[in-house]
Amino acid sequence: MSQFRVLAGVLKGGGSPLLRLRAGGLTWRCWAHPKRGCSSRTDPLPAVVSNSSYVEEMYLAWLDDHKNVHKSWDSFFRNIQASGPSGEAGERRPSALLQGRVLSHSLDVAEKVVEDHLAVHTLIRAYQIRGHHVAQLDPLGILDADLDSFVPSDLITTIDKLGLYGLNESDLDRSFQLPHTTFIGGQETTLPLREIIRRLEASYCGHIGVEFMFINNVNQCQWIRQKFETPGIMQFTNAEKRTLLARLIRSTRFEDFLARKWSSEKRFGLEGCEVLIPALKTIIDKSSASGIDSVIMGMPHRGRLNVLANVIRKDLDQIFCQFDPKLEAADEGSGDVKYHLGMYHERINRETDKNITLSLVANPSHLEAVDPVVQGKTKAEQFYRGDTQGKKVMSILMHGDAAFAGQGVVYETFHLSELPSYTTNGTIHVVVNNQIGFTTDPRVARSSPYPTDVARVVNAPIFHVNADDPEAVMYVCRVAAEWRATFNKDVVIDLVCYRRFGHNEMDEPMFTQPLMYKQIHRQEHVLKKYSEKLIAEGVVTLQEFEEEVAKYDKICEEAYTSSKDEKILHIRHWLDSPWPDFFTAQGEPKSMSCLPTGLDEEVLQHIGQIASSVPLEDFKIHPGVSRILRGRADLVKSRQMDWALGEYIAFGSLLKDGIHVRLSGQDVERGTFSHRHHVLHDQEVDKRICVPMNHLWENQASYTVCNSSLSEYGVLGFELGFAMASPNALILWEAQFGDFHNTAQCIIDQFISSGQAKWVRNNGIVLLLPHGMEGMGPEHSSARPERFLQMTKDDPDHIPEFTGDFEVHQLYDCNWIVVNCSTPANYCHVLRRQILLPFRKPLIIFTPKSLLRHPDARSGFDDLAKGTKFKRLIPDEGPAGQSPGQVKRVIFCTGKVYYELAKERKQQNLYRDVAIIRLEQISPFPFDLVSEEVEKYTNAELVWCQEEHKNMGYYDYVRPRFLTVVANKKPIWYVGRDPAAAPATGNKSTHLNELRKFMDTAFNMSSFQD
Ligand SMILES: Cc1ncc(C[n+]2csc(CCOP(=O)(O)OP(=O)(O)O)c2C)c(N)n1
Ligand SMILES: [Mg+2]
Repeated sequence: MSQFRVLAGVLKGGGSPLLRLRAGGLTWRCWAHPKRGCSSRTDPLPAVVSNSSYVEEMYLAWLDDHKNVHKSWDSFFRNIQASGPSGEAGERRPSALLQGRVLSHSLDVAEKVVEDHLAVHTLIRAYQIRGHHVAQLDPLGILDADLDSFVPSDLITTIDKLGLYGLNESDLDRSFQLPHTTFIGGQETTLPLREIIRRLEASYCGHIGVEFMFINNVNQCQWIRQKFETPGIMQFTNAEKRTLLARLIRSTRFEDFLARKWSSEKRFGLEGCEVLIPALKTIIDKSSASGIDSVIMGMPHRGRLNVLANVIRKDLDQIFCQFDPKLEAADEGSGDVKYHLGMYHERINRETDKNITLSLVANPSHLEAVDPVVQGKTKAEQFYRGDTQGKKVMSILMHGDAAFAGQGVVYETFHLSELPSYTTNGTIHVVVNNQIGFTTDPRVARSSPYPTDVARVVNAPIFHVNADDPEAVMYVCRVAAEWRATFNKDVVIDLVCYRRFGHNEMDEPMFTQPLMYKQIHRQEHVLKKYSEKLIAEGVVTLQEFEEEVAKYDKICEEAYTSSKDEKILHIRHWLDSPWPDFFTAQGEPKSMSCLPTGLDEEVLQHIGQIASSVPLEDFKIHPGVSRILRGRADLVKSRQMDWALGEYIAFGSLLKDGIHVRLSGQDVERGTFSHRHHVLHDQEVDKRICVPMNHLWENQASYTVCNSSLSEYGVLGFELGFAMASPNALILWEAQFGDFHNTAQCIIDQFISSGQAKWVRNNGIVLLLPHGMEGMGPEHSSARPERFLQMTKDDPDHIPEFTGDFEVHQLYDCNWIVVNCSTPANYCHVLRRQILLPFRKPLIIFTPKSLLRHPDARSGFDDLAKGTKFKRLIPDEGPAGQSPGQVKRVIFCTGKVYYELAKERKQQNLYRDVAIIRLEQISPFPFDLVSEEVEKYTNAELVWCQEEHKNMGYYDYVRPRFLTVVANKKPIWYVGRDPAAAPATGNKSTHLNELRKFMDTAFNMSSFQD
């Protein structure tokens, strides 16, 4: 195309070449294809011709016999003849042709030839860009997949449209040179216009609509053009057609079987998109052939049971038995409905004879929430296998049309797809586009033409395909798998289909979509249509087809019979990522104790020294960072640590033991509060960085610290998925400020707090949520501890038995751990405990802001010495704690407010009267330690003090538990801010007044007297 654009510019603009042409006769430049040159008579007409003797030579040869020259020259000379005045047609002298009256027309003719060619090229491009708008994508033939029946005016649907290009009907049989940006010619470099249009129609307007011309990479566009334009490229052998038919039989008959046996059960059937099963299998076959041996999938409800049965190959009796309402669950937890459970299965791929592991990640009802989780798990498996290019492990995500367009997390997930620390090197997305979402039509469910437009942001090609054409579907699946293997980028397959029944099998779709469903009732099943086609082609006989159907029906019947023997449902058989070496064969923890989390002095010193140095030569860091490192070095010398160093020691010591540590979130590399600096930047060499944490020990595990995109939902989901892959990793997600976690609430509610109960799977993800009332206003203040505490499952009214290692037992029983540490050493301990525990639980940590630099919020190395451990509660060790009988008031608190209370007590000199006890682990509530403290201070009033408003923070959680500890015999007084709607005031002085007020209450010994 480019050479024509330039030439057109020359001709239109009247620049110097044109002037030269006018002044000095025909001086065309040779602008031929490099391989073609200008010398042979069989060569085509070059775009521009500069050599008149060459033209003469061609002309003479043509006059002798039109066949002597290439077709393009032939049409060129015919044009000249046709446009010359009558009587000139027989002119034999080339000089006359070039200089005489014919010459006087030749400029116009040349211009016309160029314009016509240009027009044809534009036309080809129009099909490449917009052909999909008129492709026959809807199997029902009633809707337009792009929500628009408008036919782009630049597509040639009728002869009169040729006029748009300055062409007319008589041009249809003229041959035109094809540009290098098309493959419709196959071996031909020219084609008659009629054939060009026919082939473009076949490539772009049939059952496949290819959307790709927005991709800003020429090679990738060429690759796609070649895959869809090359004549005859969509070929299937008879064997391939038979396999496709067999898969379609399984898919269809599975749904029929469920419908027959459980006609009144919800199963979110696949009817109308049965082709999904062969489609997935084709993707897996092709990917296996290119070296993939692990495929991680995520999908919604639609067709999930069928995917489990026929793609992952879960035993059918295991699926069928779940329809039995009397089935008892053998595992702890509340379990989940059958179309949410995950699965993991290793098998041989029949097509390639290679091993392949398929896993389907368990998911909640919340559509698309599983997308980032699948990506995180895929990334982790690639990472632990050293599969940096995604050549071994890949992900497939399935979507519904309404959810794909409507859910923002889809966009967030796409935006992770090319980020170095988050890419999975290409995901294949398959949309079951049944043109409806529950009862809602697409035209009111999205503003974009297709449900897939979100994928355009990452330049992913989108293959729309009519799902009633199984071969077209298989073809796009094949191309999608090759695309991923070639470019390691995302790709979308949009299966335009229909939903034969209601949203679930109980729903009546005629209430809301009467016309669509009238058509659906008339619609022949795809299996019927395809089997008839293959029988007509002689690929299979009717008898063979019927035998295949009977064979699968028998398999289903047998499985159904044996499913009746199942009395117990083991949810652990539905795990998407088992950790066989971590648990016993029965899936239990190997012990019920936790080693102390303290460390050798040598380790502390070594980490401290690396944390305060630059391990690379000639690496110039910013003077401000130098100052921070010097400060750290001073701390290490005095055997002290601040928050950042405590964290460094936790990470560094785990890395030493081969535990991978990954910290992800917005701006985590430096740290929002500029305290961390885990990535050093050379001030003189662009992009030269140093991560000292990776220079600690020779055989250490690697440390990943990565600034994420500005997303919470997507990124937290991703890290949760990452944490699924291995128990031997500490995966942390840090919110920029704790309150931002609520944009990821779905991941917190549906996966983190309840995931183990629903899907019996452990997950040790750590959430770091900066929290604290520091006068920064209603936002940036509260990480909403009340919400996390409200979702904990420990019983407020019941004191558990303090047997065995109570701390560990209690952790084992809880759904997550919520802590608010007041010292760097305790923060370090709790991170280390997270890995030393014999099981995994999510850990929520409210982290400090001002405390990061508070001179009192420091720990000594002794607090981390060998034999020390995490303190769930820090007792008062001062005069009050030493003479508890004299204490009048015990203030329990957690987190930063401790330092404010301690300062106030000092100012009021109430060391002996008031004890201050810190609850470091809030949930599960340390009943044992709190009981001990309460018993110690027999004469004291009990107070809970928090800086948060009364309806927020910890009060509602701790109050009933304290009352249970004292058997309701004593009150637990509240000290803190009054109830409020917003988490904090926007006014600094109000903030300080509030603080003053509750400090006064806390230390006024008559506050609670009537
Ligand atoms: C986040 C979320 N919002 C709402 C729902 C309720 N819901 C369940 S299915 C459904 C329609 C889904 O339509 P589509 O994505 O097209 O999938 P289909 O059922 O058509 O296969 C809705 C709204 C949900 N499950 N998740
Ligand atoms: Mg739908």
